[in-house]
Amino acid sequence: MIRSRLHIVLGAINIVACALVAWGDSITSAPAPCGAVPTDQQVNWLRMEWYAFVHFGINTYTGKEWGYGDEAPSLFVPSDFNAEIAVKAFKQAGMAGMIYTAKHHDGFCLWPTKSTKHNITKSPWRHGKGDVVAEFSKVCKKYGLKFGTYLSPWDRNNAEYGQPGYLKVYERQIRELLTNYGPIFEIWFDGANGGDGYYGGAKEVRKISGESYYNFPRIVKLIRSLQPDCIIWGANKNGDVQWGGSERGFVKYPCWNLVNMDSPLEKWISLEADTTINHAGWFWHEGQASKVKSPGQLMKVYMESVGRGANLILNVALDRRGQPDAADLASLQAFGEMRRRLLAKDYALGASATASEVRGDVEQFSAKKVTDGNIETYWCPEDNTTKNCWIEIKLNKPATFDVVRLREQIRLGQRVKKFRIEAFVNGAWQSIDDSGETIGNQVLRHLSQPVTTDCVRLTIVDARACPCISEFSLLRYPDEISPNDAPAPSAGEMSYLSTDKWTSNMKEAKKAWDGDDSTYWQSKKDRLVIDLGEECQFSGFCYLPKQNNDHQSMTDRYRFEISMDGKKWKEVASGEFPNIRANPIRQNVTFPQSVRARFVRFIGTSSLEGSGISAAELNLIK
Ligand code: FUL
Ligand code: CA
Repeated sequence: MIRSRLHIVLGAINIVACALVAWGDSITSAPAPCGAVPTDQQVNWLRMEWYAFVHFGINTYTGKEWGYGDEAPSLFVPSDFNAEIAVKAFKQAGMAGMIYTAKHHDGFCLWPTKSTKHNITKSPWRHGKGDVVAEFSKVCKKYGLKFGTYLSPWDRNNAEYGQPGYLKVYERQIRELLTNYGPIFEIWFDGANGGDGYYGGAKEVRKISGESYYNFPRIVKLIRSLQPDCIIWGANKNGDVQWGGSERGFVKYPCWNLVNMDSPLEKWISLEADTTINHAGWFWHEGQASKVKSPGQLMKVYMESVGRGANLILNVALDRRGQPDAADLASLQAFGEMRRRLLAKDYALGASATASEVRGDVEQFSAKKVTDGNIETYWCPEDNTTKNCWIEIKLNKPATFDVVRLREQIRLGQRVKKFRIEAFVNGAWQSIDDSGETIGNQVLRHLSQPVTTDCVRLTIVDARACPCISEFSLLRYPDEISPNDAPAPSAGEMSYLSTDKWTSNMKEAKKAWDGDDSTYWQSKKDRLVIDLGEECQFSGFCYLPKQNNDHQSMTDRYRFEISMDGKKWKEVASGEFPNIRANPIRQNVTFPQSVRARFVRFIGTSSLEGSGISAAELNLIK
């Protein structure tokens, strides 16, 4: 069913292709797909690049990485669980979603399942009414992050594990998770299967043969029927994505998204690299703050996973409060900023380009398509050209770069086997990268040193079929940022006043307190006046600049005033928001002492570009 949908899409591309070149003498259609192609779901998934893994459950309270299965549910008592803090931080770091360990090997279910008694309703937390899965899925929806779930097949608690009875339990768990919690973008099965465990008191070793015991083809069918768009991880290559092969967050290079390559059984299965931000483990452990990976190490992980054509799932565990560790968050934010800087400027964007040849000599497949900033359009030579064809890009002025990003139009299959990059420097072509192999969704090639030039050439040395190159970008590897310079989002440590009663007579002002970082309020005037609806006590304010890279009316100097009647005003703070152009993170301003007021006004005394004032979010600190 999915395949047939794909054919319709490819058909649509072909129709567009014909329409575009109809002015020519002959009609040039897109090249035929090469080997196995990804489903739309797999393409969309690859474009997510990276997302969070959240390990949080019984182990958080026992200090173990793998619970035995005999843990008392009463151990699970988060003192201050807050899904919003974690999800906001993921969003701020630039992650596209998160996957939560709804059940780990210990068998304790973190949602009120009907499949087993060993679940969250038996915990005193929220009087047995807690549901971690529901809270995460709800908050992810609010912040526009995709939500996925990890459900360990191995269950060291269940008495029937290893027998047919458990398979019914497992199936029921899948059904519940894929029915009651909105769209699930990915479901994770774990490879660790069988061994010793509690097993309802049997306390023995149970070995299973993963493949035949679970009957993965059946499970895959069930998942597809419940949520056709859900990406299936693992399941012994019956799914859509497979493990990257290490828990250190890298995949091997060359990186093919294909299994049984070059055979009639060829199948598209992408790779996902997994690792945890903290060396202490997948779950939170006491005193782990000193073991966090540095932002520079995370950058390296990113280059060796996403930068090789895979996706990255990066674990950020929750601690006993039910919130990420502050040290993990600081490193995550700093890395998020490094990644933003890496991707912020593509020196090749809009550059002119020529090629050794162009398919059908039509504009649609011309070299210019690699610098148009559009992932879907691509350069392509004639069908029988699979070796030694090239594209040259010419910049308006010389630029210095040390990362080259290439992309293939993967909807037509993964093709490139070997490539080489040269730069025109001091009057001659010099090789700057001669060991490139696969490209796939994207490859980020970190050069041994920065290159300054206005002319760069990509030669496809060998490909499985005529190459289809959709992007050719020149980037700059970011300098390391220290975690202290990119503080964790304040939400982790601060709580804000409720905005429920706030009003303003300024148009659309509510966008500045709707809790959504992606919406913002902007005005040609210089101030935002808010009626808090009642007298409130607060100790400062928090300003989040617009998150869309537009510096127009972005407030960088302010004055903050309060009033009891909306007529007589008193200044309580003024100053600047440092470095918000490069790093538009939350700005917290605390007053010398807390104040009481019914009205506040936030006055922009200067903006980065143009006049006026804007705010993605404005909050008052309790
Ligand atoms: C492994 C598990 O055994 C670990 O505990 C962790 O959940 C990791 C993501 O996958 O196979
Ligand atoms: Ca393009």
